[in-house]
Amino acid sequence: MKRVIHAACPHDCPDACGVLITVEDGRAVKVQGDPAHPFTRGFLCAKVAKYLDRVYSPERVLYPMRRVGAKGMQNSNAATHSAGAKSAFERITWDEALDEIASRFRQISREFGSEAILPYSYGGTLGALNGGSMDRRFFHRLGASQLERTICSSAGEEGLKSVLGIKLGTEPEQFRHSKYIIAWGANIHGNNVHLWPFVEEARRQGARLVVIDPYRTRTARCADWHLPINLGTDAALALGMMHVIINQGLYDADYVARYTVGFEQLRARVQEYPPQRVAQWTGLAAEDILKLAREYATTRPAAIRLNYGVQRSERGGMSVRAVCMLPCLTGSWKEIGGGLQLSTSGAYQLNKEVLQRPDLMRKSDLGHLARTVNMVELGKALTELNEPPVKALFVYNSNPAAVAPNHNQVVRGLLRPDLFTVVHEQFFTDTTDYADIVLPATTFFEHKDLQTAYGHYYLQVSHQAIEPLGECRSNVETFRALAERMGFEDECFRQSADQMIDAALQSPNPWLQGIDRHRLERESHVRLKFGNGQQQAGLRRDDARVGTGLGLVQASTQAMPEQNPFLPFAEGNFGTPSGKAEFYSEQLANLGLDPVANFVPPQESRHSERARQFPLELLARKSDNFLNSSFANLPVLQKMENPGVLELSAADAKARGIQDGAQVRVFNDRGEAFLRARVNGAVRPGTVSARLYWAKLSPGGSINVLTSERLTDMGGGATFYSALVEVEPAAS
Ligand SMILES: Nc1nc2c(c(=O)[nH]1)N[C@H]1C(S)=C(S)[C@@H](COP(=O)(O)OP(=O)(O)OC[C@H]3O[C@@H](n4cnc5c(=O)[nH]c(N)nc54)[C@H](O)[C@@H]3O)O[C@H]1N2
Ligand SMILES: Nc1nc2c(c(=O)[nH]1)N[C@H]1C(S)=C(S)[C@@H](COP(=O)(O)OP(=O)(O)OC[C@H]3O[C@@H](n4cnc5c(=O)[nH]c(N)nc54)[C@H](O)[C@@H]3O)O[C@H]1N2
Ligand code: SF4
Ligand SMILES: [Mo]
Repeated sequence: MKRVIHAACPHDCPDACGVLITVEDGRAVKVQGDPAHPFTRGFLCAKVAKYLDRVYSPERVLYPMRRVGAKGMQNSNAATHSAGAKSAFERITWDEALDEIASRFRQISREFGSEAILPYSYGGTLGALNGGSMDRRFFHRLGASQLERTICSSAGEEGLKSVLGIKLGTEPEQFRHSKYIIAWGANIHGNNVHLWPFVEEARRQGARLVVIDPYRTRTARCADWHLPINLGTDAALALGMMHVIINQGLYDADYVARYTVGFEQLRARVQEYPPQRVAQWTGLAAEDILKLAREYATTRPAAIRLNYGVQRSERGGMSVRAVCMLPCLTGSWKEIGGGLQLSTSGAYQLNKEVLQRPDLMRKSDLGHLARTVNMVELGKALTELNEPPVKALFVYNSNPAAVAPNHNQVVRGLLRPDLFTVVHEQFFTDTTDYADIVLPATTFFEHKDLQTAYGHYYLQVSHQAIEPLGECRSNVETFRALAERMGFEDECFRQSADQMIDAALQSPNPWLQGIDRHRLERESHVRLKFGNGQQQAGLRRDDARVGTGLGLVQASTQAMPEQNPFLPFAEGNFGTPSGKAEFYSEQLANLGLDPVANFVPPQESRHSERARQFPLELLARKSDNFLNSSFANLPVLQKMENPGVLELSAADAKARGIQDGAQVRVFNDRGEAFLRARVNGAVRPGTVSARLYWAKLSPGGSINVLTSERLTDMGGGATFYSALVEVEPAAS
């Protein structure tokens, strides 16, 4: 029996691809992109194209396990484990695991209060159910500490909202109409590959692609113009561009007058940022800044694909804020193929109150809202936090022992013998090495979910394709079972996945009207209901072409959201307190931040005092063929990446007597890592770059030993891309 199941990729990626899984006799035998999906159009990235290797990997966690060895000791994989190899873990039953967790949670709550329990989750799956529903209900009812989920995007989100008020952006299909596209801290080719064909289509019709990125990404290599900006200086560049645009009268005075506030304050402020001054910070030539500003303001339509790279630095919120002002100044929101996209996620206003039930906190032992812990500061939380200290940690959808900053401090915390750690995982990751109990988790092939997106406007249902492997359980089923074991009797813990999807879609938001589970199941993907309520403006199935890679995907012949383009801010409608784009923000003023926008060099940058000791700016970046730490353990993808490398400029290498290919020690006062030098022109002098990888697969150590727990200016975000280091030759 052969069946083709529609699913949606739930990995933490803007594209949220439509996926078709072929199942034969209960086994998935083929995975491909859904050609009918109007944005992702039938192809998958290299990672998910190999998903059968991930689902059926011999390294999967298939059974609940209990630690018998020392903390930090690795598990030999499931396959060797069953063959009787020595392991840090022994297999137990679900009943034993649930009993132990429930009794430890009860005891810790009694002794220290329920806030001594900390959930830790992030982007393992972005499915609406398995990303945040039963788990939240459970921890709310328990009265556990609340986790501030800040590790990825919160600075950018706050920066964007300070101008636009709501996380909406240019519809990705409209990029085909742009004449000028700026990829600003956006590695489209690596991290958002389904936008690329639309960029290419625009270029065939004469559009220019400009990339603003300190690293020579694949996207930058394909571009018409690459501006290798210094890390963390984007606010200066945007203010410099606005200096030119305002002083040369290139802004849209009518749009500014109707739909913005604070223009006079902005005009005054940009006088402090003439291109010559901006050039010194950004490392870009003054004439290039001038040219960029003029081209951007005068080529119509111009679209900015801003991504989250910009906001992983200390002043990331202000940087995103300044960039987001640009289309408000030029009025480019009015044009199809104009505007800016950082995220589209604000359009999916699912009913979170019923999905997550924050009200349950009041029913907990605590009786009030629990304290919050910022996930970026996990190391600190585990080693310094008191009243109460963290005595239990429940990790799911995340691999903090690989991805969290200041790795050494995180590990010191995870090694605490008195910390009870549970990890719900698909694989024996860096984090399971510190678990007392490991629980086996399903992949998206093995459970049902509702899928939103942050890079397009199509809602999808992801069907379960196969039975769970081994004794794996989804996050929903795991927390349902735990709630039962804890004796939580609330009705919401008994809801089925379908009931939860129905509840999530019960939202007053107009964009969700007319979209219910049955329709999603019938149509696989549904465009949100924008504007005057036209029907889903998707490709017809027969208009799409299936491809196996970029080159084979044909541009669609059919007009797309064309009949009903979504132009969120064409006539204002901003989500800010004033209802206008805010060049001046009262809310920022109240927070003690600059209410207009300004540039201050990060404390860890070449312009800071600390640079005397550690003079190089480290870009501790992601890999094109992994997804943060996910996929990094799969041999088929490891072959396509080259972790363990430090890229540096010829000048910096020469100054330190480092040859291409030599072993180097990269260090600061937080830690050290040993990597192989690569002198390849990827970065300019003063910047070095290395890639995120599993700690235990890195013989030279995790690069997150070098990154810091310092928080961003807005949103309490992570500053992975503001870290100073020094490099020296090392013995091999
Ligand atoms: N293949 C792949 N895809 C992914 C991921 C992955 O790990 N691999 N991760 C997923 C996740 S979690 C996310 S959040 C998204 C992120 O998607 P992006 O935001 O695109 O991700 P980053 O790689 O962090 O940053 C993008 C680019 O910004 C550049 N950059 C860094 N600092 C600065 C700066 O100060 N200024 C400027 N102008 N540019 C800067 C980096 O060099 C990088 O090329 O991608 C998702 N997709
Ligand atoms: N140095 C450096 N560090 C970074 C970044 C960087 O650019 N540089 N990027 C940061 C960013 S943007 C992000 S978003 C974070 C990402 O950090 P995380 O959200 O921790 O992302 P992943 O590394 O992908 O780990 C997700 C884990 O969840 C598991 N998982 C997947 N699906 C499920 C499920 O259904 N149930 C359960 N229980 N588990 C599941 C996967 O197997 C995987 O081990 O990393 C951050 N860390
Ligand atoms: S990781 Fe991103 S590009 Fe790859 S299949 Fe998933 S959604 Fe698509
Ligand atoms: Mo992220």
